[in-house]
Amino acid sequence: MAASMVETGEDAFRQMFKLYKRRNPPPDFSDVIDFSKCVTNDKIRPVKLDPAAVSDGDAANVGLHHVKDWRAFTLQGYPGFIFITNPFLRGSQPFWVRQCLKTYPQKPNICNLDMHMSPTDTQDIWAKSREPRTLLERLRWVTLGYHYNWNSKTYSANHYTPFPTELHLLSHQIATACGFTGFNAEAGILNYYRSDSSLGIHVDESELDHSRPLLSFSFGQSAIFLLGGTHRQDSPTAMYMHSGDVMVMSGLSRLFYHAVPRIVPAHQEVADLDTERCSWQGGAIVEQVSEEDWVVCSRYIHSSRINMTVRQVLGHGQSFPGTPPPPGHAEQHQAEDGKHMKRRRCSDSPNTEETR
Ligand SMILES: O=C(O)CCC(=O)C(=O)O
Ligand SMILES: [Mn+2]
Repeated sequence: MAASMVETGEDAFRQMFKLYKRRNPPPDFSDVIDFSKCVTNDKIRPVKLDPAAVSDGDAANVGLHHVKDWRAFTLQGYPGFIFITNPFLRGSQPFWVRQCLKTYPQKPNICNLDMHMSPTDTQDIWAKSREPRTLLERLRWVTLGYHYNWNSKTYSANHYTPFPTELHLLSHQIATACGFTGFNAEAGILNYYRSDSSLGIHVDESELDHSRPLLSFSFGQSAIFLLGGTHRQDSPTAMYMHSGDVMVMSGLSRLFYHAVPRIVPAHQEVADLDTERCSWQGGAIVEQVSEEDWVVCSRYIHSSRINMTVRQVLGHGQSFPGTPPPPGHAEQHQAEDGKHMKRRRCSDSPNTEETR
């Protein structure tokens, strides 16, 4: 056992998690990597994406800059980890924020409030969100597509509702630019963080095909994200995630421990979204958000953070154990052994470490 663990009874990841979560005294943030500052060194390496993989029109359709203008990085020692600093066109983030707050929490999608409220009460969280202290403030998670079961920590064939088309497209373009052709967005977990929320240490391994990347999109307030290794004793690297940033976890990093110990105030970028929205002309998919809707969204993201993670659950031609393979697919991969890491419990409490 490592010396530090003998002393404290805690693994290296947990020590770091507690350090960055600490309020009093606040931690020293000087070691937290800020990719938006664009320094490359021995640890932070630029990643060359294929600008021809996604046409400029396809990128713009989902509100993204041309791929040649994206700035992407990886970290030494984290194979398959890609960090793209805000690839969104000026004015397009408000659309995605509105989807997360107004559209995705609606039925048939599932949210934490459904756990102990009737469907009529959670039917339109948005309509009841004009006043402060509303249901929107109690929203902690939403699931899309194959709905993650927090108790069994599995996805299943019979717990599925259609995955949002526009989010599928956005994910597809990001994955394609990163070299993952044919990415099929099948499940989404959206996390809603208040300024004092955190997300506990975990690995996302419930998906049946780990060769497919996991995508993560952040909006609103910033966060400190910790990325460790395959063991809790591997000391994690801390980095900021700002509004618009996109993370791709693939390869070995796909199964690395990670966590969000702290939400940190955003700088000017969130305030800028208010003016950016007005300049957005709207497009094939990303439409301009109305003034009325933006009042609610803007108030929300001035104090909160939203993160969308998008996952492909099944490999090509794969099916859930005990269900027939999809028609037309001869080969079927064997599902993995079904062991799962500790994740959040089915709860509507804030995303504390204990709930993961
Ligand atoms: O909020 C984040 O940045 C991380 C979310 C996450 O790890 C998850 O939902 O599995
Ligand atoms: Mn995760």
